[in-house]
Amino acid sequence: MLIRPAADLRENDVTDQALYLDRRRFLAGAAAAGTLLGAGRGLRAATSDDTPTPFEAVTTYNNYYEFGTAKEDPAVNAPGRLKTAPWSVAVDGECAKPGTIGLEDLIKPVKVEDRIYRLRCVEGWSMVIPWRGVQLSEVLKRFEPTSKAKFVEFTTLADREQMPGLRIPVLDWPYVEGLRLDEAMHPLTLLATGLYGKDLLAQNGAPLRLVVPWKYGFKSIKSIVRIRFTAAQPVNSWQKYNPREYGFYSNVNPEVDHPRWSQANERRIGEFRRRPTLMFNGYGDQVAGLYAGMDLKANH
Ligand SMILES: Nc1nc2c(c(=O)[nH]1)N[C@H]1C(S)=C(S)[C@@H](COP(=O)(O)O)O[C@H]1N2
Ligand SMILES: [Mo]
Repeated sequence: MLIRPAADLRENDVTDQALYLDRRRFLAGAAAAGTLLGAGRGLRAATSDDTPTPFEAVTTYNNYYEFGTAKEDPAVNAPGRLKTAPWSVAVDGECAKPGTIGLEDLIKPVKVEDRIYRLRCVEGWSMVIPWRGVQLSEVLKRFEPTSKAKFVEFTTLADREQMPGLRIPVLDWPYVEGLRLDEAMHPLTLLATGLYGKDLLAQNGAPLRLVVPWKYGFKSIKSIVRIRFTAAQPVNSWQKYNPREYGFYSNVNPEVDHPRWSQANERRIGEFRRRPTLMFNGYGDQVAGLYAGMDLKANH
């Protein structure tokens, strides 16, 4: 099946890194010629206003609190410190075939794809990121979740030697996230190993991170070392930190404000004006059915 992240993201058809590079070169050339505005307009029209955020911004404006809480901290502190190879992931809990498996073996049987998704942070900014990765459902299947498995819990590495941010108890480390099993098995849910056609950089959650494009960015947990199938709903780190402000579902929803700020609009990194936030981050046609009949304010 060809997955289209959203009807308006035609660029999903384009998976060739060369094209991204060409665009960057083109933009650089246009800027040099003093025609950036015109070129930008043309590109916007051609890409439905979802032009990928430049590689530079995606890899230097990050949230990865294990490496510091300022946006520029992870790009400074993570490369060179985070040892991403060898890497293995422990898969356990409610499944018939648990085990600890090396990253290569985990990915090898599954088709690697390039997909361009919007990323909307709960803080009110967004990007468009060309991810490379595998569909999470294809990875999870082989561990044969039992009928008791209703949720999936993910855990990030927590190593004080590698992660200077762990000295500060901002969150109760390790960083933990969770999905309902049907959300985890949804074809849009990706385990990313790269972006812009290259392996993930440490600051983006190398070597393996989750990407759930219809949920706030904090659900997209980085540098995963454990995946556990559970019967009970996991308590994710941000929910534990402040359950009133951060829920389990955390679906992007312009109608449910954060207690301290509006979620009705967002700033796309690289743009000046705020733009309206879309229900389910624009993926409603594909995911709204997962929440049929649910009160999305109570289950925020
Ligand atoms: N382990 C871990 N995963 C994390 C975070 C974090 O601090 N630690 N930050 C989250 C938040 S708030 C966002 S918006 C995204 C940012 O991903 P990016 O830096 O690759 O854009 O990662 C998410 N995953
Ligand atoms: Mo975020």
